[in-house]
Amino acid sequence: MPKTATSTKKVSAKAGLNGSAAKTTQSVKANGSSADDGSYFDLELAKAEYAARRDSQLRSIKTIDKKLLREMLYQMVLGRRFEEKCAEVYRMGKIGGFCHLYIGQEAIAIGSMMALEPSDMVITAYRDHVQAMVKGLSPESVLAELYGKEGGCVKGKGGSMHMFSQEHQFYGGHGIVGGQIGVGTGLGYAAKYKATGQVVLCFFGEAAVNQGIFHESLNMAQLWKLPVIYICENNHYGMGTSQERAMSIRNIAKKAESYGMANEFVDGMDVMAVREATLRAIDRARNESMPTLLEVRAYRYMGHSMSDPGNYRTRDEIARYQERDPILLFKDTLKAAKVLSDKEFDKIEQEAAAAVERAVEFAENSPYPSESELLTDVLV
Ligand SMILES: Cc1ncc(C[n+]2csc(CCOP(=O)(O)OP(=O)(O)O)c2C)c(N)n1
Ligand SMILES: [Mg+2]
Repeated sequence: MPKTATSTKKVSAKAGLNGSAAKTTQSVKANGSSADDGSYFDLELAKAEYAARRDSQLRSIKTIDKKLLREMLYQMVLGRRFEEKCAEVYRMGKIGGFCHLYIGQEAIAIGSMMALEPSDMVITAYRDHVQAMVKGLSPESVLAELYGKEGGCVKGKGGSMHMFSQEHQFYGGHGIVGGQIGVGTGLGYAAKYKATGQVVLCFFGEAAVNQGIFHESLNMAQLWKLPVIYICENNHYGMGTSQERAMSIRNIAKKAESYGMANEFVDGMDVMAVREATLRAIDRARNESMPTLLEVRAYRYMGHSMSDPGNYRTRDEIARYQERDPILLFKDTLKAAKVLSDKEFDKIEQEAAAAVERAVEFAENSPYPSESELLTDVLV
Protein backbone atom coordinates (compact mmCIF):
# COMPACT_ATOMS: atom_id res chain seq x y z
CA MET A 1 0.00 0.00 0.00
CA PRO A 2 1.48 3.40 -0.91
CA LYS A 3 2.15 5.70 1.98
CA THR A 4 -0.04 8.74 1.71
CA ALA A 5 -0.23 11.74 3.88
CA THR A 6 -3.05 10.83 6.23
CA SER A 7 -1.09 7.95 7.62
CA THR A 8 2.34 9.56 7.69
CA LYS A 9 2.19 13.28 8.32
CA LYS A 10 0.69 15.84 10.61
CA VAL A 11 -0.16 19.32 9.51
CA SER A 12 0.00 22.44 11.56
CA ALA A 13 -2.71 24.72 10.27
CA LYS A 14 -0.60 27.69 11.26
CA ALA A 15 2.63 26.54 9.69
CA GLY A 16 4.53 29.10 7.66
CA LEU A 17 1.96 31.83 7.90
CA ASN A 18 2.41 35.47 7.33
CA GLY A 19 -0.79 37.15 8.32
CA SER A 20 0.08 40.51 6.84
CA ALA A 21 0.66 39.01 3.42
CA ALA A 22 -2.58 37.08 3.56
CA LYS A 23 -5.14 37.69 0.86
CA THR A 24 -8.61 37.15 2.15
CA THR A 25 -10.56 36.66 -1.04
CA GLN A 26 -10.52 33.74 -3.40
CA SER A 27 -11.71 35.76 -6.35
CA VAL A 28 -9.72 35.83 -9.51
CA LYS A 29 -9.34 39.57 -9.39
CA ALA A 30 -7.72 39.35 -5.98
CA ASN A 31 -5.05 36.86 -6.90
CA GLY A 32 -4.95 37.18 -10.65
CA SER A 33 -1.69 39.05 -10.76
CA SER A 34 0.13 36.45 -8.72
CA ALA A 35 -1.30 33.80 -11.02
CA ASP A 36 0.38 35.22 -14.04
CA ASP A 37 3.76 36.01 -12.59
CA GLY A 38 4.57 32.39 -11.84
CA SER A 39 3.83 32.38 -8.12
CA TYR A 40 0.39 30.91 -8.67
CA PHE A 41 1.34 27.65 -7.06
CA ASP A 42 3.09 29.35 -4.22
CA LEU A 43 2.39 27.21 -1.19
CA GLU A 44 3.13 30.02 1.23
CA LEU A 45 0.45 32.13 -0.43
CA ALA A 46 -2.03 29.24 -0.23
CA LYS A 47 -1.22 28.78 3.47
CA ALA A 48 -1.61 32.50 4.14
CA GLU A 49 -4.97 32.63 2.36
CA TYR A 50 -6.11 29.59 4.31
CA ALA A 51 -5.09 31.19 7.60
CA ALA A 52 -6.86 34.41 6.69
CA ARG A 53 -10.20 32.66 6.18
CA ARG A 54 -9.82 30.19 9.05
CA ASP A 55 -11.70 32.12 11.74
CA SER A 56 -14.73 32.74 9.56
CA GLN A 57 -14.58 29.16 8.34
CA LEU A 58 -14.62 27.84 11.92
CA ARG A 59 -17.60 30.05 12.70
CA SER A 60 -19.53 28.83 9.68
CA ILE A 61 -18.66 25.17 10.37
CA LYS A 62 -20.40 25.45 13.72
CA THR A 63 -23.63 26.26 11.87
CA ILE A 64 -23.45 23.19 9.62
CA ASP A 65 -25.10 19.86 10.41
CA LYS A 66 -22.49 17.68 12.15
CA LYS A 67 -23.70 14.59 10.31
CA LEU A 68 -22.95 16.24 6.98
CA LEU A 69 -19.45 17.26 8.10
CA ARG A 70 -18.75 13.74 9.32
CA GLU A 71 -20.05 12.26 6.05
CA MET A 72 -17.81 14.61 4.07
CA LEU A 73 -14.76 13.48 6.04
CA TYR A 74 -15.83 9.84 5.71
CA GLN A 75 -16.17 10.16 1.94
CA MET A 76 -12.70 11.74 1.71
CA VAL A 77 -11.13 8.96 3.77
CA LEU A 78 -13.07 6.30 1.85
CA GLY A 79 -11.89 7.79 -1.45
CA ARG A 80 -8.28 7.76 -0.25
CA ARG A 81 -8.36 4.20 1.09
CA PHE A 82 -10.25 2.96 -1.98
CA GLU A 83 -7.62 4.38 -4.33
CA GLU A 84 -4.78 2.99 -2.23
CA LYS A 85 -6.41 -0.42 -2.50
CA CYS A 86 -6.76 0.03 -6.27
CA ALA A 87 -3.00 0.65 -6.49
CA GLU A 88 -2.35 -2.47 -4.42
CA VAL A 89 -4.58 -4.82 -6.41
CA TYR A 90 -3.48 -3.26 -9.71
CA ARG A 91 0.10 -4.24 -8.87
CA MET A 92 -1.16 -7.76 -8.15
CA GLY A 93 -2.57 -7.92 -11.68
CA LYS A 94 -6.22 -7.89 -10.61
CA ILE A 95 -7.02 -4.78 -12.68
CA GLY A 96 -6.05 -4.44 -16.33
CA GLY A 97 -5.68 -1.43 -18.61
CA PHE A 98 -5.39 2.17 -17.56
CA CYS A 99 -5.96 3.20 -13.95
CA HIS A 100 -5.80 6.84 -12.85
CA LEU A 101 -5.95 7.52 -9.12
CA TYR A 102 -7.42 10.53 -7.35
CA ILE A 103 -5.21 10.60 -4.24
CA GLY A 104 -4.62 14.22 -3.13
CA GLN A 105 -7.64 15.63 -4.99
CA GLU A 106 -10.43 14.32 -2.70
CA ALA A 107 -11.51 17.76 -1.45
CA ILE A 108 -12.59 18.71 -4.97
CA ALA A 109 -15.08 15.89 -5.53
CA ILE A 110 -16.38 15.84 -1.97
CA GLY A 111 -16.56 19.63 -1.51
CA SER A 112 -18.40 20.20 -4.76
CA MET A 113 -20.56 17.09 -5.19
CA MET A 114 -21.85 16.97 -1.63
CA ALA A 115 -23.35 20.41 -2.21
CA LEU A 116 -25.59 18.98 -4.98
CA GLU A 117 -29.11 17.56 -4.89
CA PRO A 118 -29.25 13.82 -5.74
CA SER A 119 -31.06 14.59 -9.01
CA ASP A 120 -28.25 16.86 -10.25
CA MET A 121 -25.96 15.55 -12.97
CA VAL A 122 -22.21 14.90 -12.90
CA ILE A 123 -19.78 14.14 -15.70
CA THR A 124 -16.02 13.79 -15.51
CA ALA A 125 -12.88 12.48 -17.18
CA TYR A 126 -11.11 9.16 -16.62
CA ARG A 127 -9.96 9.89 -13.02
CA ASP A 128 -13.46 8.92 -11.96
CA HIS A 129 -13.60 6.32 -9.18
CA VAL A 130 -14.10 8.75 -6.31
CA GLN A 131 -16.61 10.95 -8.15
CA ALA A 132 -18.65 7.83 -8.95
CA MET A 133 -18.76 6.80 -5.28
CA VAL A 134 -19.64 10.28 -4.04
CA LYS A 135 -22.53 10.29 -6.54
CA GLY A 136 -23.87 7.17 -4.86
CA LEU A 137 -22.41 4.23 -6.80
CA SER A 138 -21.37 1.60 -4.27
CA PRO A 139 -17.66 0.89 -3.71
CA GLU A 140 -18.53 -2.70 -4.63
CA SER A 141 -19.87 -1.73 -8.08
CA VAL A 142 -16.92 0.60 -8.74
CA LEU A 143 -14.24 -1.92 -7.75
CA ALA A 144 -15.97 -4.78 -9.62
CA GLU A 145 -15.98 -2.51 -12.68
CA LEU A 146 -12.23 -2.01 -12.25
CA TYR A 147 -11.85 -5.79 -12.10
CA GLY A 148 -13.87 -6.13 -15.34
CA LYS A 149 -16.46 -8.22 -13.50
CA GLU A 150 -20.20 -8.64 -14.05
CA GLY A 151 -21.05 -6.88 -10.77
CA GLY A 152 -19.45 -3.66 -12.01
CA CYS A 153 -21.58 -0.57 -12.58
CA VAL A 154 -21.45 -1.17 -16.34
CA LYS A 155 -21.16 -4.95 -16.07
CA GLY A 156 -17.37 -4.93 -16.36
CA LYS A 157 -17.36 -3.53 -19.88
CA GLY A 158 -16.03 -0.06 -19.12
CA GLY A 159 -13.24 -0.49 -16.61
CA SER A 160 -11.48 2.24 -14.68
CA MET A 161 -12.14 5.12 -17.06
CA HIS A 162 -15.83 4.50 -17.75
CA MET A 163 -17.87 4.47 -14.56
CA PHE A 164 -21.48 5.31 -15.39
CA SER A 165 -24.91 5.17 -13.80
CA GLN A 166 -27.98 6.83 -15.22
CA GLU A 167 -29.83 5.93 -12.04
CA HIS A 168 -27.41 8.10 -10.08
CA GLN A 169 -27.20 10.80 -12.77
CA PHE A 170 -23.51 10.02 -13.22
CA TYR A 171 -22.66 10.36 -16.90
CA GLY A 172 -19.07 9.02 -16.94
CA GLY A 173 -16.07 8.49 -17.01
CA HIS A 174 -14.56 9.78 -20.37
CA GLY A 175 -11.18 8.93 -21.85
CA ILE A 176 -10.91 11.62 -24.50
CA VAL A 177 -9.38 14.66 -22.85
CA GLY A 178 -11.99 17.45 -22.89
CA GLY A 179 -14.65 15.29 -24.59
CA GLN A 180 -16.90 15.45 -21.55
CA ILE A 181 -16.94 19.26 -21.60
CA GLY A 182 -19.08 19.19 -24.74
CA VAL A 183 -21.28 16.39 -23.41
CA GLY A 184 -21.67 18.17 -20.06
CA THR A 185 -22.74 21.32 -21.87
CA GLY A 186 -25.33 19.21 -23.70
CA LEU A 187 -26.58 17.83 -20.37
CA GLY A 188 -27.05 21.44 -19.23
CA TYR A 189 -28.93 22.22 -22.43
CA ALA A 190 -31.21 19.20 -21.86
CA ALA A 191 -31.92 20.26 -18.26
CA LYS A 192 -32.84 23.74 -19.41
CA TYR A 193 -34.89 22.56 -22.41
CA LYS A 194 -36.88 20.12 -20.30
CA ALA A 195 -37.05 22.55 -17.35
CA THR A 196 -36.02 19.83 -14.92
CA GLY A 197 -34.33 22.21 -12.49
CA GLN A 198 -31.18 20.06 -12.53
CA VAL A 199 -27.68 21.50 -12.33
CA VAL A 200 -24.66 19.91 -14.05
CA LEU A 201 -21.19 19.58 -12.55
CA CYS A 202 -18.69 19.07 -15.36
CA PHE A 203 -15.17 18.16 -14.21
CA PHE A 204 -12.01 18.24 -16.35
CA GLY A 205 -8.26 18.59 -15.87
CA GLU A 206 -6.25 21.73 -16.56
CA ALA A 207 -4.71 20.16 -19.68
CA ALA A 208 -8.17 20.03 -21.28
CA VAL A 209 -8.41 23.81 -21.16
CA ASN A 210 -6.06 24.26 -24.11
CA GLN A 211 -8.52 22.47 -26.36
CA GLY A 212 -11.17 24.06 -28.55
CA ILE A 213 -14.01 22.16 -26.90
CA PHE A 214 -13.47 24.06 -23.64
CA HIS A 215 -13.78 27.46 -25.35
CA GLU A 216 -16.67 26.46 -27.61
CA SER A 217 -18.58 25.01 -24.66
CA LEU A 218 -18.09 28.02 -22.39
CA ASN A 219 -19.18 30.36 -25.14
CA MET A 220 -22.38 28.38 -25.77
CA ALA A 221 -23.16 27.90 -22.09
CA GLN A 222 -22.94 31.62 -21.39
CA LEU A 223 -24.81 32.58 -24.57
CA TRP A 224 -27.61 30.09 -23.95
CA LYS A 225 -27.60 30.59 -20.17
CA LEU A 226 -27.08 26.94 -19.23
CA PRO A 227 -27.04 25.65 -15.63
CA VAL A 228 -23.56 24.12 -15.89
CA ILE A 229 -20.76 24.42 -13.36
CA TYR A 230 -17.43 23.79 -15.05
CA ILE A 231 -14.87 22.56 -12.52
CA CYS A 232 -11.29 22.60 -13.70
CA GLU A 233 -9.30 20.29 -11.45
CA ASN A 234 -5.91 21.91 -11.73
CA ASN A 235 -3.46 19.32 -10.41
CA HIS A 236 -0.49 21.03 -12.14
CA TYR A 237 0.22 18.26 -14.63
CA GLY A 238 -1.22 16.82 -17.83
CA MET A 239 0.51 13.43 -17.78
CA GLY A 240 4.18 14.46 -17.40
CA THR A 241 3.79 18.02 -18.70
CA SER A 242 3.53 20.79 -16.13
CA GLN A 243 0.96 23.51 -16.71
CA GLU A 244 3.87 25.95 -16.75
CA ARG A 245 5.27 24.33 -19.89
CA ALA A 246 1.94 24.09 -21.69
CA MET A 247 -0.21 27.15 -21.02
CA SER A 248 0.52 30.78 -21.90
CA ILE A 249 -1.94 32.26 -19.39
CA ARG A 250 -1.99 30.03 -16.36
CA ASN A 251 -4.83 31.71 -14.53
CA ILE A 252 -7.57 29.37 -15.75
CA ALA A 253 -10.50 30.95 -13.92
CA LYS A 254 -9.72 34.19 -15.74
CA LYS A 255 -10.28 32.51 -19.11
CA ALA A 256 -14.03 32.53 -18.37
CA GLU A 257 -13.95 36.32 -18.61
CA SER A 258 -13.49 36.02 -22.40
CA TYR A 259 -17.07 34.75 -22.41
CA GLY A 260 -18.45 37.04 -19.70
CA MET A 261 -18.84 34.03 -17.42
CA ALA A 262 -18.76 34.11 -13.62
CA ASN A 263 -15.62 32.49 -12.26
CA GLU A 264 -13.73 31.77 -9.10
CA PHE A 265 -10.32 30.47 -8.16
CA VAL A 266 -10.57 27.97 -5.29
CA ASP A 267 -8.10 26.25 -2.95
CA GLY A 268 -8.65 22.59 -3.77
CA MET A 269 -6.95 21.37 -0.60
CA ASP A 270 -9.66 23.03 1.50
CA VAL A 271 -12.90 21.06 1.22
CA MET A 272 -14.97 23.81 2.84
CA ALA A 273 -13.67 26.43 0.40
CA VAL A 274 -14.65 24.12 -2.47
CA ARG A 275 -18.08 23.60 -0.93
CA GLU A 276 -18.71 27.31 -0.46
CA ALA A 277 -17.64 28.24 -3.99
CA THR A 278 -19.77 25.42 -5.41
CA LEU A 279 -22.81 26.54 -3.40
CA ARG A 280 -22.46 30.02 -4.92
CA ALA A 281 -22.24 28.48 -8.38
CA ILE A 282 -25.20 26.17 -7.71
CA ASP A 283 -27.29 29.15 -6.64
CA ARG A 284 -26.38 30.93 -9.88
CA ALA A 285 -27.14 27.83 -11.98
CA ARG A 286 -30.38 26.85 -10.26
CA ASN A 287 -31.91 30.27 -9.74
CA GLU A 288 -30.55 32.29 -12.64
CA SER A 289 -29.76 29.47 -15.08
CA MET A 290 -26.24 30.82 -15.50
CA PRO A 291 -22.97 28.89 -15.78
CA THR A 292 -19.78 29.30 -13.73
CA LEU A 293 -16.16 28.26 -14.18
CA LEU A 294 -14.38 27.20 -11.00
CA GLU A 295 -10.65 26.63 -11.15
CA VAL A 296 -9.86 24.38 -8.22
CA ARG A 297 -6.19 23.89 -7.52
CA ALA A 298 -4.98 20.67 -5.87
CA TYR A 299 -2.14 18.23 -6.45
CA ARG A 300 -2.07 14.58 -7.43
CA TYR A 301 0.26 12.55 -5.25
CA MET A 302 0.43 9.46 -7.47
CA GLY A 303 1.55 9.20 -11.08
CA HIS A 304 -0.72 10.22 -13.93
CA SER A 305 -1.73 6.56 -14.19
CA MET A 306 -0.42 3.38 -12.66
CA SER A 307 2.17 3.11 -15.43
CA ASP A 308 3.75 6.55 -14.84
CA PRO A 309 7.30 6.40 -13.43
CA GLY A 310 7.04 10.10 -12.44
CA ASN A 311 10.43 11.26 -13.69
CA TYR A 312 9.22 14.82 -14.29
CA ARG A 313 9.01 15.85 -10.63
CA THR A 314 10.87 15.32 -7.39
CA ARG A 315 9.82 13.53 -4.22
CA ASP A 316 10.46 16.78 -2.44
CA GLU A 317 7.88 18.58 -4.56
CA ILE A 318 5.25 15.96 -3.72
CA ALA A 319 6.11 16.13 -0.02
CA ARG A 320 5.71 19.92 0.01
CA TYR A 321 2.16 19.67 -1.32
CA GLN A 322 1.36 16.82 1.08
CA GLU A 323 1.93 19.25 3.93
CA ARG A 324 -1.45 20.68 2.96
CA ASP A 325 -3.12 17.32 2.65
CA PRO A 326 -6.87 17.88 2.26
CA ILE A 327 -7.89 15.14 4.71
CA LEU A 328 -5.52 16.35 7.40
CA LEU A 329 -6.57 19.98 6.90
CA PHE A 330 -10.25 19.08 7.23
CA LYS A 331 -9.65 16.80 10.21
CA ASP A 332 -7.70 19.58 11.90
CA THR A 333 -10.44 22.13 11.16
CA LEU A 334 -13.18 19.86 12.51
CA LYS A 335 -11.17 19.25 15.66
CA ALA A 336 -10.57 22.97 16.10
CA ALA A 337 -14.32 23.56 15.68
CA LYS A 338 -14.88 20.87 18.33
CA VAL A 339 -17.05 18.72 16.08
CA LEU A 340 -14.60 15.81 15.85
CA SER A 341 -12.41 13.89 18.27
CA ASP A 342 -9.43 11.64 17.51
CA LYS A 343 -11.56 8.69 18.57
CA GLU A 344 -14.26 9.62 16.07
CA PHE A 345 -11.64 9.98 13.34
CA ASP A 346 -10.31 6.50 14.12
CA LYS A 347 -13.85 5.18 13.77
CA ILE A 348 -14.16 6.85 10.36
CA GLU A 349 -10.89 5.20 9.31
CA GLN A 350 -12.17 1.81 10.47
CA GLU A 351 -15.50 2.21 8.65
CA ALA A 352 -13.72 3.22 5.44
CA ALA A 353 -11.30 0.29 5.69
CA ALA A 354 -14.22 -2.11 6.23
CA ALA A 355 -16.10 -0.66 3.22
CA VAL A 356 -13.02 -1.15 1.03
CA GLU A 357 -12.61 -4.74 2.25
CA ARG A 358 -16.26 -5.47 1.42
CA ALA A 359 -15.68 -4.05 -2.06
CA VAL A 360 -12.64 -6.29 -2.57
CA GLU A 361 -14.56 -9.36 -1.48
CA PHE A 362 -17.42 -8.49 -3.82
CA ALA A 363 -15.14 -7.81 -6.79
CA GLU A 364 -13.15 -11.01 -6.20
CA ASN A 365 -16.31 -13.12 -6.04
CA SER A 366 -18.19 -11.47 -8.88
CA PRO A 367 -18.01 -13.58 -12.08
CA TYR A 368 -16.61 -12.29 -15.37
CA PRO A 369 -19.34 -11.31 -17.87
CA SER A 370 -20.65 -14.27 -19.80
CA GLU A 371 -20.00 -14.67 -23.53
CA SER A 372 -23.63 -13.89 -24.27
CA GLU A 373 -22.97 -10.34 -22.99
CA LEU A 374 -20.27 -9.73 -25.59
CA LEU A 375 -22.46 -7.81 -28.01
CA THR A 376 -25.03 -6.29 -25.62
CA ASP A 377 -24.90 -2.60 -24.56
CA VAL A 378 -22.20 -1.85 -27.15
CA LEU A 379 -22.36 -0.16 -30.54
CA VAL A 380 -21.63 -2.69 -33.27
C1 LIG B 1 -7.87 14.28 -27.07
C2 LIG B 1 -6.85 13.54 -26.28
N1 LIG B 1 -5.55 13.88 -26.42
C3 LIG B 1 -4.60 13.23 -25.69
C4 LIG B 1 -4.95 12.22 -24.84
C5 LIG B 1 -3.87 11.51 -24.01
N2 LIG B 1 -3.98 11.98 -22.62
C6 LIG B 1 -4.62 11.22 -21.71
S1 LIG B 1 -4.64 11.96 -20.22
C7 LIG B 1 -3.81 13.31 -20.78
C8 LIG B 1 -3.47 14.44 -19.85
C9 LIG B 1 -4.67 15.16 -19.34
O1 LIG B 1 -4.34 15.94 -18.20
P1 LIG B 1 -5.40 16.76 -17.40
O2 LIG B 1 -6.50 17.18 -18.32
O3 LIG B 1 -4.69 17.83 -16.68
O4 LIG B 1 -6.04 15.71 -16.39
P2 LIG B 1 -5.34 14.90 -15.21
O5 LIG B 1 -4.85 13.62 -15.81
O6 LIG B 1 -4.25 15.72 -14.67
O7 LIG B 1 -6.42 14.62 -14.24
C10 LIG B 1 -3.50 13.16 -22.13
C11 LIG B 1 -2.76 14.15 -22.91
C12 LIG B 1 -6.31 11.88 -24.75
N3 LIG B 1 -6.74 10.91 -23.93
N4 LIG B 1 -7.24 12.57 -25.45
MG1 LIG C 1 -3.92 17.80 -14.74
